[in-house]
Amino acid sequence: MELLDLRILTQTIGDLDEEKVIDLLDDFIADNPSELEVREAVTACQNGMALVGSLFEKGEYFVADLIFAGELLTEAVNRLKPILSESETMVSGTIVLGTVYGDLHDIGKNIFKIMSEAAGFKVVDLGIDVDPEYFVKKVQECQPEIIGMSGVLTMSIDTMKSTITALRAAGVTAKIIVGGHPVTPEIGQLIGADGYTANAAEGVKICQQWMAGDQRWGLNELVG
Ligand code: B12
Repeated sequence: MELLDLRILTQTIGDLDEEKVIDLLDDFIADNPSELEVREAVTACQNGMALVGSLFEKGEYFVADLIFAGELLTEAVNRLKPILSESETMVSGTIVLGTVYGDLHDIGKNIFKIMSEAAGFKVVDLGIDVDPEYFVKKVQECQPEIIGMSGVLTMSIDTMKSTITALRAAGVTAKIIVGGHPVTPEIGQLIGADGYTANAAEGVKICQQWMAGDQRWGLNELVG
């Protein structure tokens, strides 16, 4: 017997219909699903976020919808989490993330965090106004596969550059993705990042591709 129609769950997340998502999940949980079934439900939720991401890219959803979608997804996944036994297979990689020194904006960073966590990444969030030394210290401690830097001030580009320089000088080889509004692919490359995006959903895709061993810059362009 099918406990839950996964396509309906995906679509309901995509529609941002919070009440229906929670109802669907509560009914599902009440039926004592197996761990495998719960995993499938988590995947269906993540697919719903992909729907939201593509609607955002098409201009049909706005930033507020992304924020809401992030919260909805966290709520949904948190409901399912207790049933999943502690297993590393859920974690697709670790990301150390922070808004760079001098910059206090964190809405975009937080959206990226929620979306990466929903995609199975472990995210170590260093918060805002993170100085280069602290980035280096935490990266050496956590040994992430990926480092994410956020910044929306024009001056944050310089800070990202000095943070990347400090990380590389300390011998850190993890992939570095920069995000936030003033950054462009050209700037990203100039400051020594491995990837750039001004879109959280795309950022998650890039990280997933890196974890799958794809070395490309961003989604399409090859690093020169
Ligand atoms: C909200 C906001 C604030 C809030 C911040 C609240 C918070 N908790 O973040 C408050 C009111 C505190 C604030 C303060 C200031 N702000 Co302000 N702020 C904004 C505003 C309106 C929106 C920024 C935002 O959140 N956008 C929405 C998010 C979702 O977009 P995003 O950050 O680009 O994130 C997306 C992607 O870039 C990506 N992403 C982001 N980070 C990352 C990281 C990774 C790794 C990845 C993969 C992806 C990713 O994912 C997100 C979703 O797709 C902008 C103007 C605007 N319309 O953009 C000004 C703006 C950024 N602020 C500005 C300024 C000047 C300031 C102040 C200096 C104002 C002042 N005089 O006090 C202070 C700065 C304090 C400081 N040192 O940082 C300027 C910056 C100018 C410049 N070019 O440098 C702007 C552009 C306004 C303007 N036009 O003048 N601000």
